[in-house]
Amino acid sequence: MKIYGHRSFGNPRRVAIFLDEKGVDLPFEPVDLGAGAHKTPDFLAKNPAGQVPVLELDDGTCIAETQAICRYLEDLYPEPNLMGVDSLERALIEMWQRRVEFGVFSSGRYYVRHCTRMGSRLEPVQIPAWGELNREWAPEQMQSLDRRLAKSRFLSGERFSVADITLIFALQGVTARGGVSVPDDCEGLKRWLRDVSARPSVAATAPPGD
Ligand SMILES: N[C@@H](CCC(=O)N[C@@H](CS)C(=O)NCC(=O)O)C(=O)O
Repeated sequence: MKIYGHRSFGNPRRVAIFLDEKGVDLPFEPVDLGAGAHKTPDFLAKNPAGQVPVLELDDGTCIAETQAICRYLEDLYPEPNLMGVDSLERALIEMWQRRVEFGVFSSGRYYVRHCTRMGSRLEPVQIPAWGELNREWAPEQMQSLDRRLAKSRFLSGERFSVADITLIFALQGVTARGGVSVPDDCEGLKRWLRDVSARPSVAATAPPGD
């Protein structure tokens, strides 16, 4: 079993944090996105979307989409649990996961892809006005998460979960790279960010120089 993508960059980092939290060591094979290695016929056969991460099983089966990869790994390595132990917790984690993905993650992602030089390598047609609109939405999304994290230790409650991993990456790997910082008055979100940044899994997967 191996993962295509770099442990410290992009969505593959979410898988790396997930695995480190579980104490599982799997090989990562970097894919040179700058050189277009993710759009070659060989890679498109693994993931027609031409994106990383991809988890390749020993029989050649390929699983794309970070959340689907995490779901598979959660079943293989159930402890410590990161996706919920019962119906209620599973639903709450999924709810926060989707709020983060469709909220701040999506806003930051569209801003970076449509308004930055890094994004120009990924987005065939950049639409700066769409990116700017998303940049304006990002702080609103952060305020909304701040209201939750002002009263809850982690997104879904008292336990660290896959939804927190998605938010770590959304803030450190997406919005921060686009120069969008957490608003000063978001004390809850800043407290959460300090706490999760100190986790060994997060520190060990941080891009060099961060
Ligand atoms: N929905 C996918 C998104 C994956 C994704 O956007 N990967 C980026 C790297 S962080 C990528 O491969 N981008 C290349 C491209 O879109 O052409 C997931 O959750 O895994």
